Amino acid sequence: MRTKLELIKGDITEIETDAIVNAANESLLGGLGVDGAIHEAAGERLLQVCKTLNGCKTGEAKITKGYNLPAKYVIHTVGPIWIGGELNEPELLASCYRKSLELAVEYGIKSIAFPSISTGAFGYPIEKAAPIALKTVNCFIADNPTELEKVIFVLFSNEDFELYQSTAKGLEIIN
Ligand code: AR6
Repeated sequence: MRTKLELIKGDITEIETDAIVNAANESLLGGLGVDGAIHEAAGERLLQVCKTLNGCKTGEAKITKGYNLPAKYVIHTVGPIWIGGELNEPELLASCYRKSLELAVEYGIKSIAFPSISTGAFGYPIEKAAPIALKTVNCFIADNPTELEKVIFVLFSNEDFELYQSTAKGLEIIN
């Protein structure tokens, strides 16, 4: 069966997928936003393990367990800081989604939830980031139709949820 793509409004720390994706920074040592919420919900053991990972480059992804989270795994990826769009930000953002999905497949993960990477503290304009996020995930699903059962985008605000929904409809990714 082809992978399902869903968009929901919610808090990613409460999602019961095999993996959730963290929008981290290169240190992997926690921060604010979704990163702070994930560390808070996962507990101290997540930070202890993250300290052993030697950080993560922008556009790359690393995996840990989910500890106290309902999700079994956390895939930590580092989105680009928006500088103006001329410094490879679109390619790096697409790479975050692709590398996270590749890691998920490698670990036999069947369901995965993404936040809107880079569109908070890292300042990526969400109307530019949403089509990249949606197209990259949709392409991966088309190329690997049986690897994953479900990919969910978890948007934190009504506004972000509506923007992702209208973008996905415009791209004919959802009905
Ligand atoms: N569930 C889902 N989405 C959330 C949640 C949540 N619990 N909390 C926030 N968001 P950001 P970035 C949304 O700033 O832009 C951190 O300090 C939020 O509304 O979390 O990639 C890291 O350590 C926004 O739409 O991540 C890095 O230093 C989206 O998640 C830096 O921020 C991303 O916002 C990364 O910045």
